[in-house]
Amino acid sequence: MIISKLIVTPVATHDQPLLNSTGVHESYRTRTIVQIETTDGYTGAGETYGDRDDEIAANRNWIVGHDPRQMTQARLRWEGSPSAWAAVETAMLDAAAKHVGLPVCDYIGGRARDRVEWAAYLFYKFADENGQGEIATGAALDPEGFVRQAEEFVERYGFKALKIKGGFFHPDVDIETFRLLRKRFPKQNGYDIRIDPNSVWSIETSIRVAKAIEEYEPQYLEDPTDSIADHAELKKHTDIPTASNMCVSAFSHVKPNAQIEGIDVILGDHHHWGGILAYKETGVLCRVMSWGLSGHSNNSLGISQAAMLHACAATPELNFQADTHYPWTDTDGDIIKGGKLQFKDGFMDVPDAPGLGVEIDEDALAERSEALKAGPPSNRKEMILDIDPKAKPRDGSWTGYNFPNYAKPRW
Ligand code: GKR
Ligand code: MG
Repeated sequence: MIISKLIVTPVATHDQPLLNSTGVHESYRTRTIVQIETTDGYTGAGETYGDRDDEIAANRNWIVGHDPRQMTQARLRWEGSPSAWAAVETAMLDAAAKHVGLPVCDYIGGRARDRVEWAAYLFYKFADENGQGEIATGAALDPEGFVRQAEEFVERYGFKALKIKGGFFHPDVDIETFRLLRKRFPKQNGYDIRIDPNSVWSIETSIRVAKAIEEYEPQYLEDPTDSIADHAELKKHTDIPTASNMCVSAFSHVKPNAQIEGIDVILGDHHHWGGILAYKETGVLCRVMSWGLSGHSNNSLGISQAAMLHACAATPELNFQADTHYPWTDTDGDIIKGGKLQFKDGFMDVPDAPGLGVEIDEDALAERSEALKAGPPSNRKEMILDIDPKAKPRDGSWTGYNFPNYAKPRW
C-alpha cells in the first residue's frame, strides 16, 4: 500500500458574521483539503486551517511513495506545523483504515464510545447580510438575543452544554448573558454552561467575573486571561475550573502547566496538537496529570468534524462535551457527499463505514475552490464600524479575517 497521488485544494465557504474578541468573522472561512490515493486504489481525505497548502506541498517528495500504515515514520519525516500535519495524518489514517475495513477510531486502537457529545458554540453576531446560513441567521447583539440563539441550538440539535463566546462586549454584558442563560437552562435540567472571552480580561477582571457567575455554576472558565501563570493566580480566588486552548495548546506547554497548574481542563484539538494520534496522546497526559479533557473547534467542514469525531471516540479520557463550529457550516457549504453529518440529542454517532466514514464530493470541492479564487463575497468593515467607529483594521487591510486588533487585556 503506497501513496501514489497527493492533491491539496484550498477552499472557502460562507461564514456568518460571528463576533469574538478581535472582531467579526470574515464573510467566508478558508480551509485546506488534502486527498491521497494509493497504488491499490484506496483514497483518504484530510482537512485543516486555510493557507497550509504550501507547507503540505513541500512534503510531497516523501508523502508520494510512502506507505500510509507506517505512521511513526511519517510523523518523523514531516517538516512543518502540527496543523498542516493534521490534514495529512487524517488522510493517511482514512486510507489505511479503509484498507483493513475499519472505522478510523477502531483502526487506531478501538473506541471508548459509539457516539460523541458536543457543546453548542454560541456567539454574539450580526444578522447575515445575505440572509444565508444553516441556523441563527438573525442578529444576537445583546443577552436576550444570545438566549434566543441558544434556544434555537438546543431545539434543533439537542445540546446540553452551552458555550458563550464572550470578550467582544464589556464583561458586564457577558455576566448578564450568563445569568439569563442559566435562568433559561437550569443546572438541575442537566445543562452545562461555559464561557470563553479568548483571554482579553486582566486577572482582576477575571476574578470579578468569576465571583459574579459563581452562583450560576459554570462548567469552566475558558481562557479568561492570558497565561498559565495568570490562570494560576486566578485559581487562588475561585473554585471554578480553568480551561484553555490558548496558553496550553501544544506539547511544549504541558510541562509549564504541570509546574504551576494554571489550567485544569485542556481543550485538545487534532489540528493544534498535530493529529488524531496526538489527541489520544493529549488524553494520556491529562490522565497522568488528573486534568480534564475537552475539545477545541475552529470553523470546520465535514472532514475535520469527522476527524474530531473519531479522535474523541477513541480517547477514553475525554470527559467534557467537545466544542464544535459545525452547525455554523451551511449544508450547501460543506464538501462531503450525502449532506452534513447530523447531531441528535447533542451527540453525533460514529459512522459505521471504513475510514472516516465520509467522502469528498468532487463537485462541491471544485465549487469551493473557485469561491476562494473569487475572494470574500462581502466586506464586513461597516458592521464593525457600526459598533466601534474607532475600530482599526489589522495589517492595514479591511479584508483581514478579524478586526479590529484590540490590545490585551482589553478590560
Ligand atoms: O471562531 O471566533 C471563533 C473562535 O473564537 C475561535 O477563533 C477560537 O479558536 O474557538 C476558539 C476558541 O475556543 O478559543
Ligand atoms: Mg477557546
